[in-house]
Amino acid sequence: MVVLKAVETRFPHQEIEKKWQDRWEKEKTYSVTDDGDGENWYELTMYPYPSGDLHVGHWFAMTGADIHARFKNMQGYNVLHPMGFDAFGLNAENAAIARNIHPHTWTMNNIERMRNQLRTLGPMYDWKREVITCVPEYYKWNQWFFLQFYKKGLAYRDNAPVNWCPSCVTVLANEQVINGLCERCDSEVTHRDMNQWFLKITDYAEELLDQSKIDWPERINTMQKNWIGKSEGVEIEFDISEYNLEQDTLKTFTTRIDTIYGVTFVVMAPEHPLVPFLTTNENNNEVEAYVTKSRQASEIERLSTEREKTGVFTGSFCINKLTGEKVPILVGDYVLHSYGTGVVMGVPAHDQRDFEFASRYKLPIKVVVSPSEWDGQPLAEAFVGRGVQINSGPFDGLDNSEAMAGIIKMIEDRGFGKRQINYRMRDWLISRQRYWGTPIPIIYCDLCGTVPVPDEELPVILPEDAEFLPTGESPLALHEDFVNTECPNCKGSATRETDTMDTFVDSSWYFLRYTSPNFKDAAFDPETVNNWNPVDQYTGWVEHAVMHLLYARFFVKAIRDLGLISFHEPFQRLFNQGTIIYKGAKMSKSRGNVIAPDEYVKGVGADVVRTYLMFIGPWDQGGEWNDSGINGAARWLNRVWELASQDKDGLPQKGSSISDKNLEREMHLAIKKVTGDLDRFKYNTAISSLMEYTTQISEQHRQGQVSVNVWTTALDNLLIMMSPIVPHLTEELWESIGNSFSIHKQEWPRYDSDLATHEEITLVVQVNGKLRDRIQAPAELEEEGAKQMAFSSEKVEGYLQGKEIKKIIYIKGRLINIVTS
Ligand code: ANZ
Ligand code: ZN
Repeated sequence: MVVLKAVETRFPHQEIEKKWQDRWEKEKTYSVTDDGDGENWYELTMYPYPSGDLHVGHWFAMTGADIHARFKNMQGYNVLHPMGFDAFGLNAENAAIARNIHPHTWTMNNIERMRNQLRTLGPMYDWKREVITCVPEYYKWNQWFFLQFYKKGLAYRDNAPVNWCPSCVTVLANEQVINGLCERCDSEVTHRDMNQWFLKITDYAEELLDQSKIDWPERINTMQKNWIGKSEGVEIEFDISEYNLEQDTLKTFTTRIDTIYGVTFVVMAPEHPLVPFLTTNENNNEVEAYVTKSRQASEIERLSTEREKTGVFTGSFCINKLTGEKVPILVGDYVLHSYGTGVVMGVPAHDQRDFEFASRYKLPIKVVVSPSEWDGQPLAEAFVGRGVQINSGPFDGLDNSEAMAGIIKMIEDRGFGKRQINYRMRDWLISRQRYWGTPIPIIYCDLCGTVPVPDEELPVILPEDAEFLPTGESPLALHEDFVNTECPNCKGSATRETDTMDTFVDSSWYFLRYTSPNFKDAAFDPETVNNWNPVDQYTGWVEHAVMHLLYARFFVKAIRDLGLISFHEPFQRLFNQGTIIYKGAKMSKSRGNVIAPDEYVKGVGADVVRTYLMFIGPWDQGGEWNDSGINGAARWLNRVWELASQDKDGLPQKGSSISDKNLEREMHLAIKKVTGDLDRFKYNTAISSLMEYTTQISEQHRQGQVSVNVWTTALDNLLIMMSPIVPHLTEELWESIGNSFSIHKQEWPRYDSDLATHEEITLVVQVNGKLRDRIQAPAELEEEGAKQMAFSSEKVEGYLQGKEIKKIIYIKGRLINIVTS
């Protein structure tokens, strides 16, 4: 790719960048200590997958985070802004397989490459704190956490139907299934029953719903809330005792117990264990065929409102204990096995899915909550609104919400139901039948059962010489040396668990590791972890709303309950940057429309690229990458380069007080604006203010009336305020105008609020040369604004009525004269 270079950078950017990157490294400018000057501030950005080259989308994310970290540092905080690599997982593994390289080699080579690319950006990372998740020193602690969770009952193994991607040949978490397709490869997801390891995130559902302690974007909070999906209702039993099974009731969950008198059938999920027992011989073939077929559909499809509601009759009936009515039991795949009790009481008059189902199978539709103007005619669709109870025995005539409380009480008193809270969120399935991940540290012994690997034997090393091509079985299962081991308990022969962990385990606590990345005795140094955490400001992709961001919250709460940390949330504040669009689509590797920043860095320099990316649009929105847009950024930096090389000796020692006052005011205004903007990630508007301010400084120099001290301070502050965005060039200019290393260690300038206001003047308004009004107006007011103010003056109005305006004379800062016919 060729860089469009309509505008050349007029400073030797390659030389400057190299010079300062080397110097920062040599002087350890960005080395962070736990007890550095100032209050600690933890600024974290999501670490990348080492999937190959960095593209401009990464740079967009990382530049914005780096600017904020630098800004906070100059505001006096002791800032930790670390970087690392999310190195395990399917992404890296699939890429390695496609190239026929070992995932370890592939990953480590990429890390080397990406680290070098990141360096060219000039960020303030302290590389001593780098965290790479695929090394034993890191994943050892994944295993250790897993075992602590296991001992507390937070990790468990269960045979469960799981999402299976036939192309990636592995299990997927619910979150990784998008509209029934695999998130990674878009293959149709199927289902399988397998023994799998789960983490009990559902134990924390209620606490995860509490978002009062975090300052996150509303849309992320909403997505998490919906994902957890709390629903309050009633669990109520229907009588099936006539069939003499182990259970004599069928439990259902409903959020509309007020409709209990309107139940005309009951539907079970095809997977429900009682289905075979409740199916009569006569109906057996049909039910079996139906169950087999529905197992192929995904949960999402099954819940879709578009889909036809199908089902079959089991041949059995159950009794509504409240009414004594006998209703048929059906099997239907719009009922999910994994939600509630896996059984739904069918109320076709008041639930649309039930309505469609009943219409299709000619089941009765009984209205029990009356719409306000209902004439008793059959409904055209379910009535889901509020109304008055009818056909509801003792509850007739009550408002349905009132009836609800009475019905619950009656059911609870009679002992066949109770209030119940359900969550949509399932436990986190962490087993992966793939190679490139953390081995799950469990041993199976015929005598002792499931035995955790003792702490002193951690880490369980991922063997490098495994056959890692995916087959559907865990690759580790084929590695005999790995599988066969000794039982830690009875010393007899035993086998190892061969599944590896979901990569999201790694990213659930990496931010804790950064605070003591080389600590040997634990996952983190308990002394320092509380000094930095929770993360003060996290920035990253909105795509992680429900997986990473929810898992990390769960992990922190679980680790807190192990007594290891004293905070409750991982990330205090969260900010999501937008996306870079290129050729009409989001820039991403899978779309093949990525731009490699390297060429641009070589051509115009990292500072220009950083500036351009931050100027492309509001950071939380992003914008369209466009080669010629980069020229605007280059032009500005050229101007600053020339400005700083101006000869200031020509300026007077004692300048004109008006010029001094004007420039000082501009400076305070700029400080105020830029400080506020950087604080709130409004980088594009900060840059335009800095551009305007550049013009003011240069104009004052040209006029030559300003005193040398005022001008020099104005220039210093320009460079200081630019430095988080433009780290190399400002460092160079800082030195060249005679200041001492380093600009990045300067204090952020403060503004005087009295000075940071636009000066007001008294604008004289004349009509045909005669004074008619005086108006307070900003000194910089342009003609258009002055006209508007003059025309809206009541005093002036009368003199203009019925007259034609011939001419307007405006003298900026003094008067406006309206000449009429
Ligand atoms: C009877 C009823 C009558 C219902 C009515 C709704 C309206 P949320 O809010 O999402 O919790 N349901 C229960 N378990 C289900 C399952 N495993 N699969 C599919 N649907 C299930 O939804 C709860 C409602 O969804 C429950 O209330 C139940 O239908 C259905 F006028 O019960 B309802
Ligand atoms: Zn044993």
